[in-house]
Amino acid sequence: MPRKKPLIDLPELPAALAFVRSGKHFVLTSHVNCDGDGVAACLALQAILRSRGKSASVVLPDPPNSQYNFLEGWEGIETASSLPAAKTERLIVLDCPALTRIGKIEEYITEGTQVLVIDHHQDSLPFGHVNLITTKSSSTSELIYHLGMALGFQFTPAVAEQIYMGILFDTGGFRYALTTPTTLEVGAQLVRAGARLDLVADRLFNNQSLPVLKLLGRALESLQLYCEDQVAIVHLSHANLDGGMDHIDVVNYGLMVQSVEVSVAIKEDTPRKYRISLRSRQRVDVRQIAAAFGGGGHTRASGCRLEGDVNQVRSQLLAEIEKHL
Ligand SMILES: [Mn+2]
Repeated sequence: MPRKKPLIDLPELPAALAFVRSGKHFVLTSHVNCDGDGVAACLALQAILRSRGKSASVVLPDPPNSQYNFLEGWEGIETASSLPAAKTERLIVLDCPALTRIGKIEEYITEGTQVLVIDHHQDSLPFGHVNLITTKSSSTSELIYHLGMALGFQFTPAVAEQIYMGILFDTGGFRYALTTPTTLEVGAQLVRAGARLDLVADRLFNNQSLPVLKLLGRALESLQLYCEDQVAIVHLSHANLDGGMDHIDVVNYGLMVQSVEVSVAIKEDTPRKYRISLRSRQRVDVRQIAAAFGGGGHTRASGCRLEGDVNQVRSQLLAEIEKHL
């Protein structure tokens, strides 16, 4: 049978394929506070590697959100905190823009460790020996689809579902601008391979407890508009986050307000230490705003960290955002 033409042209792919083909034992990981794309990409790549007779373990810096527990392979995910650091000959870092973001997994790297990076962030650093980094892909999970195809992998319903969930997570259900025609084509192929699109969407987007939903209500009460109603800011206190609010992408709610161009969520991770999420509708490159505070991400979605008094943090952010409006 003639080989199908790939859906995407990735000049970086052959080196990544060689990396995967020549190794025998792999450890797969992602960034701290691993998100849906990272978890899904790790699990799908694990299945692909195992189908080729290789050993592959998924070891994350910290425990992932149990929201993804319907994915096959979930029970096998290990966390670095529960393991003695082991030497690894081949480490694959997925959906992670910098080596500084893999937390305890850094201890797995010794002089002999070969590292492959697979990522789609704009500001991703090529910190691997081999780097499959491209912004042409909606998500790292989409990249794993292309990698699997190039390896001749027969997509099972379970792996199709993993990848489909990762794509759905990063594209907000095929809605964000990083969704490309290829993303939609990949989505169609995954549904053909058996991904249950209704189930995945339901697990991903309708998966809150009543107390968390009520907390969201209270968090939204704190939402305020600035800069002639073009900026929305919501603040989640440490107590709110502890109650389970962390699993709701509260920042997206600000963009539901018609006039808002930039939406910000200030999340107090630990007292006086904040994780900032930034989203924009159309004009503003929030990656630049995040970068001003040492963070990064994508044009429409990015993040950074700040410390101190919440009012001060809010003013700092507003001063930077104003420059971009
Ligand atoms: Mn991603």
